[in-house]
Amino acid sequence: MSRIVVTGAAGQVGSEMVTALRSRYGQEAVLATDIKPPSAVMQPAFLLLDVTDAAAVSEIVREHEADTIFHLAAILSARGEAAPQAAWAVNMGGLYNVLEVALQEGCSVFTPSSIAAFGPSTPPDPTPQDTIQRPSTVYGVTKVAGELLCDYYFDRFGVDARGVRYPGLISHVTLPGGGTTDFAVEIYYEAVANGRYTCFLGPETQLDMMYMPDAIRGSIELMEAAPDRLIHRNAFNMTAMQVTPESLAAAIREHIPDFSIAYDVDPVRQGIADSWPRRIDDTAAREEWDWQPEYDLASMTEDMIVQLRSRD
Ligand code: NAD
Ligand code: AKB
Repeated sequence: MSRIVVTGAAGQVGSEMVTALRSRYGQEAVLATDIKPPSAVMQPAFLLLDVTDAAAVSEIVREHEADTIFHLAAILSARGEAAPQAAWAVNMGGLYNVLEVALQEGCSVFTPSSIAAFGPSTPPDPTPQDTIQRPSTVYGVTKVAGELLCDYYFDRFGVDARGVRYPGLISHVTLPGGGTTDFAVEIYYEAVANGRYTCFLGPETQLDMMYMPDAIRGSIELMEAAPDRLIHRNAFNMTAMQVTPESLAAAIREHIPDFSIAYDVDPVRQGIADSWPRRIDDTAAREEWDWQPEYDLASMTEDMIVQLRSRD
């Protein structure tokens, strides 16, 4: 990895991935792209790019002389249910365009799947690495198809396409972009700003989560892992903790004792959350590329609150 193009760079993951990649590989080596205009931190190496435009994807990758593409552009679960056709067009069309240019230009590809690639018939606790995948959202359908397409491009053409199944990601740099796990970020922002939060999922809804620094470091470690150790290569289960709205609230009360949580359940997002695992088994990632999270619920909560307070 030495010259990198990042798609979806203005998003929750991309905004922190670009910073991490630039500090490791150099400012000019990492070209950030997104369909949205850049934030200041992306300059100078930022270009507008719609990943559904195959010619534009190809031109940008060629002109940057990239050897690696971090493909992060996507439409997430809740937004996808509001616009399923757009979710299919961006998530599948974008990935296809990226894999095709990777094949033509000899690039490696990192692209994340999600716990959304599982569905109601998947064993929920623990969810094995290799198991039933029949998701009930269009986002999940694109994630399963994307996992298979990455495997196909590797098996058939030798494209080095790697990826993980991220759980819900918690961060303080860029707000999440329309997912079901967004509550786990919003709760911290609201706790620091107002001391209370109204959650759109029920109190005991358990999901896998991870703090963004672990997600970024783990993703780069996977791309740097020795290829002969990778049995799966793509779609690794990856987790750091399991949380519920109640356990998040309890962790926040260690720092903000008066914090209160109320519930106003959104049936669409509750239905999506109920179809996802309660706990995924990430043994394959731990064995094949030494994945190990650094943050648990307590240490993540402490850092989130310090970081958000320091912005006020
Ligand atoms: P996000 O919604 O915050 O960011 C996605 C970015 O893609 C946005 O900046 C958006 O402008 C851009 N985008 C949308 N359509 C585009 C198009 N046609 N062309 C170019 N860019 C376009 O999402 P994120 O959280 O940063 O997710 C990044 C990746 O990680 C996605 O593949 C997502 O499925 C995956 N993931 C994220 C989470 C999470 O909790 N954030 C969990 C599991 C998987
Ligand atoms: C979402 O909730 O859609 C994402 C994800 C888990 O893929 N955060």
